Amino acid sequence: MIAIYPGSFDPITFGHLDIIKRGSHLFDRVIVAVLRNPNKTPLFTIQDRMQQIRRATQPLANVEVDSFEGLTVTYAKLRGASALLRGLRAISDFEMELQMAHINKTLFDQIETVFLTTSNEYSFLSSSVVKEVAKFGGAIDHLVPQHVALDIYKCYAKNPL
Ligand code: COD
Repeated sequence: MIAIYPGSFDPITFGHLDIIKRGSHLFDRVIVAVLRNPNKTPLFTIQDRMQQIRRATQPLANVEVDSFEGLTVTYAKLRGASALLRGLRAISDFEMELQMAHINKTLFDQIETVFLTTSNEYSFLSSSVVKEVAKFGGAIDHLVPQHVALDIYKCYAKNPL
């Protein structure tokens, strides 16, 4: 069974990685799919984000990294996936995730959204929090893989406040 784990991943955090690792034990294949969204200005390019995720997931043999544009379900259909993998941190995630799962189901009946609850130690963690902390000089080594932390520091060194 193939699962798509779609997201922005700007950048990938230990919270995302935890979901990917646990998902890789549940599904035959997990495709981490980075959304190419022309309406957003991310910190990292699609190529950078895919590279960061590839490096972080290297030990996981059944995990693939790709990017997509448009509807997630269209991409899922194209890849022959039968599940969308998502992570839940709090009630605030749940409202949005539930709506998305329902909409996706109306668009493609054969896809199930599978939610994994966050591990306790990552329940507060998001890409935005990591960027905010790094921007103001705080430590992020416990929040993202080392190569990602270096990329973030480099980015903010180039574009200081
Ligand atoms: N612990 C557990 N889970 C986590 C953590 C954490 N610390 N941090 C993030 N997650 C989970 C999020 O809850 C989410 O499930 C996933 O990881 C990815 O998170 P992000 O923030 O990188 O990505 P999102 O949520 O912004 O991605 C949104 C999509 C790109 C999936 C969505 O916008 C989408 O599908 N867009 C395409 C258009 C579409 O099909 N829309 C739906 C129909 S209208």
